[in-house]
Formats: sequence, C-alpha cells, structure tokens
Amino acid sequence: MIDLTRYAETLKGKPVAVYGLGLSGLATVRALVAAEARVYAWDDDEAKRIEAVKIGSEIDMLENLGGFAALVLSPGVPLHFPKPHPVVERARRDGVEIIGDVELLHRARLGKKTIGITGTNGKSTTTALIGHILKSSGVNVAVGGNIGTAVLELEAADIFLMELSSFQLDLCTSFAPDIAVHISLTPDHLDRHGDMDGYAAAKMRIFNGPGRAVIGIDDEPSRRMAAQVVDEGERDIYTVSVIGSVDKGVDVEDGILYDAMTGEAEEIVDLKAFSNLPGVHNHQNAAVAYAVARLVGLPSGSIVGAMKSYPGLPHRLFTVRTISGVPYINDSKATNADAAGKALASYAHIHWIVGGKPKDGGLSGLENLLPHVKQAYVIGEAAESFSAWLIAHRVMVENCGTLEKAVEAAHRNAQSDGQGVVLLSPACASYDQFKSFEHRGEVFTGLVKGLEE
Ligand code: UMA
Repeated sequence: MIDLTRYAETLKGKPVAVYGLGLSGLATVRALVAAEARVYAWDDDEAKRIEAVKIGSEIDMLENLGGFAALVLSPGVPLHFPKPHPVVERARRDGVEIIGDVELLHRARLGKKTIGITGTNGKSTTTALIGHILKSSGVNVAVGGNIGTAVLELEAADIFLMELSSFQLDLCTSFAPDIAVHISLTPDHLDRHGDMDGYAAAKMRIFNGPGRAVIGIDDEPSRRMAAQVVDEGERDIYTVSVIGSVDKGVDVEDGILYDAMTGEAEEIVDLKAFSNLPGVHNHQNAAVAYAVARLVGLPSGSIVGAMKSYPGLPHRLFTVRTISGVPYINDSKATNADAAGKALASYAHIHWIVGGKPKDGGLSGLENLLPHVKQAYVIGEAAESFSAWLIAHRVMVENCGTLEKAVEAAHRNAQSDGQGVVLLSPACASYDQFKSFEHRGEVFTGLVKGLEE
C-alpha cells in the first residue's frame, strides 16, 4: 500500500470525503486511514459501505462538504457528462477540490519515477508489456491503475507504471508523470466527455508538467495532441508510428521495428515473429513499449529478449486453445468496433463471435475488414441489428443469441473447414449477458476448454 503520510500531514484535523467504494475507493480509504486522515465515505451499495467501515472509515452521505479537505472521487462516477453526479455538484457548491487516487499518489511525494500510459485502445497491453520488459531486466517496477490494481494499493517500487483512463486523468490536477505516454485516440466514452474535444482534453492531462512524452501519431486526433505538446514546450517528445517514419522515436515498417530514439534509424527486430503480439495494432503497442523501455535506460537487446517471452494478457487476443490447427481466441476486451477491427485485421478466415450490448455506431467502420470474416455468429442485445448490418454487407451470419450456442456453431464450422480461427471479439459492452468483459472472456474460455477435439 502507498504511504500517504507526507501528504496527509497537510490534512491533519480535516475530514476527507471518498465517494465510490470500488477497487480504487476502498484502496483510497485504506491509504488515508493508515495516514491518519479522518475519512468519510459513501457508496450506494451497502456491502461496499460495510467494507469501508471495517477498514476504518466513517459512513456519511456527503450531503454537506463544507470544511472537507478534498473529495476523492472514483473514476466511474460522472464528473462532467452526461451530467455531474450530485456529490460533484455539492463539492463545487462548497468549494471543495475534487481529485482521484492517481493525484493522491502524486501528492504523496514518494520521490520515485512515474510512467503514465493512456490512449483509447492498447493501453493495457502496452502497460503489461512495459511491466514485463522492465521486470525481466531486474527493474523494481509496480504496475497498476486502470489495468486492475488500484494505484494506492501498489507496493513501494523504484518506478510506478500506471495505465490511466480518461476518467482517472480527469481527476488529476497536478500529477505529472516523468514519462507520459499516449498511444491512440478514436471515439469512445463520449457520453462521459461530451465530444471528441472533451475526450482529447482529458487525455491531454497526462502531458501536464515537465518530463518526457511518447506519442503514437497514427491518427489525426493524436497528431493534434502531439502538436499541442510541442507548442507547450515542456516535454522532450518521442513519436511512434506503424504507418510512416518518425524523426525521433520508433517506427515499424512491414513488422520491422526501427529505433530512431536518437534520430538515426536502426533496424532492431521483426515483430511478426512474436506470436503473443499479433497484428499491426500490437506492433504499435510494442513500438511504444520499446520507446519507453529505452527511455528507462534499457539496451535494445534486453528489450527484444523480454518481448519474446511476453505471455500476453487474458481477454486480449489470447489464444485459449488450438484444435486441429484452428486457434480459439479470446478477445473479450474488444468492447467497441475499433478494438474488434484490430482483431479482424490480425487474422484471415475468421469465425467471428460478435455482439453484446451495442455501442453507438454499431459495427460501422469495419466494412473493409469483412473479407477476413468467413462467418459471423451474433449474440446478445445487438444480435438483430448486427445481423441485419452484416447481411447487408454480404457476410454469412448465424443468429446464436448466446455465447454458448455461438461457440458450438463456430467450432462445428471451423473444424469442418479445417482452417482459420474462432475469434470472440464482441465490439460491444458485456453487461447485457455478463458481469464484465472479464466474466464474458472466462465463460468463453470455459466453453472452449470443454470442446471435444
Ligand atoms: N457508485 C455509487 N454511486 C454512483 C456511481 C457509482 O455509489 O452514482 C459506486 C459504485 O457502486 C462503485 C463505485 O462507485 O462501487 C465506482 O467504482 P468505479 O466504477 O469507479 O470502479 P473501481 O472499482 O474503483 O475501478 C476503477 C476503474 N473503473 C472505472 O474506471 C469505471 C477500473 O477500470 C480500474 O481497474 C480500477 O479503478 C483500479 O484502478 C476498469 C474500467 O472499466 C477496468 N475502466 C474503463 C475502461 O477501461 O474503459 C475506464
């Protein structure tokens, strides 16, 4: 757990409010209580409130925040859109600052290096890959944030490597990572940020303050962000591209990674050889990870060696099993069309299990990748609309309704074809039939493991 004592000194005798007692809220309560702050917390879920009391918090509906030192808000609670949560309005009314757990970690002034990773897609893989590379080289690194472990839960380390969502960045006021990383920006979470400008503004917060920046420049919004970071002039910038060359940074051409961190491009490795990093989008993640590892001071040989042994992340293009040459791939994390597009681009002859709770725009944008699909198996709330859209685009479709039926049908057809892949890449949220994307991926994994050869 992070020691907040130095920051909590400034809170002495004052109450701190914590709203939302999920992973990050409970970790915040624990750290603040350990630092002897007076913590008043609330969650609409009674079970969470009971947990908070057990770890030393008072329970308070937080109707009146006058005199509170801060409101520490969970990232899932709306700050601006669709409309600010009532507790946010009350904090603003009472003149109380609103921050998140990442800001608290920063204020703990631990004197350690911080690396922050953001971007619409790829940030979990990139964070996990950097963590793997650094650990393989003996660097004492703690990995957390949006990837799953709340940042205040982390153990002391020389480097804090954090995956940061736009929600978490919105709750940062002075946090300035030593290495700030942004991978890509495509529409997502617009309900929480109003529009693309609001979404980009939240992501831009990662570049606050001085330090170094690694920026993927393969989409227009990210190029605009990079230009803004150049204008602000506070950070030493390294760019990454898998579609063109860069002046200073890392680029990838036909799978070959080139190191141009000092300006001169040097060929390093063919990424196509790394089966746990399939597809151009993973080459972008690998190039970003390579750039960060070089900035940490690792030589290219160690980075490449560690990339070879990267095991991959569950639910992200993870090969669960191969039956008679057909891989069964769990990409349950692909909760939007853009992420599913990355999966479709990575394979041919795909038996594609798709659907769930649809996002705005449905499958549009994937038209050019449909030739990679042999047949689609639609599930969940999206089944009817996706089915109509796919048929209109001349894709063979089976309306399966449930994941269980879809796995059965895809397995039967793929095995009779004797080629291609069975891919769960839903392009949808999971909440219509599952608790979370992890739950959906676990159910898929269980079904695949139970298939007969
Ligand atoms: N709550 C209320 N009242 C409300 C709204 C919420 O009481 O009106 C309570 C809920 O009951 C819940 C808590 O507030 O107990 C909200 O918790 P949370 O949704 O902020 O989630 P945490 O459990 O703290 O998890 C958060 C991240 N969740 C979100 O950003 C939504 C986790 O990212 C992250 O792993 C974790 O902190 C540790 O840092 C998850 C995520 O879905 C994976 N992220 C989004 C994404 O990747 O797209 C951004």
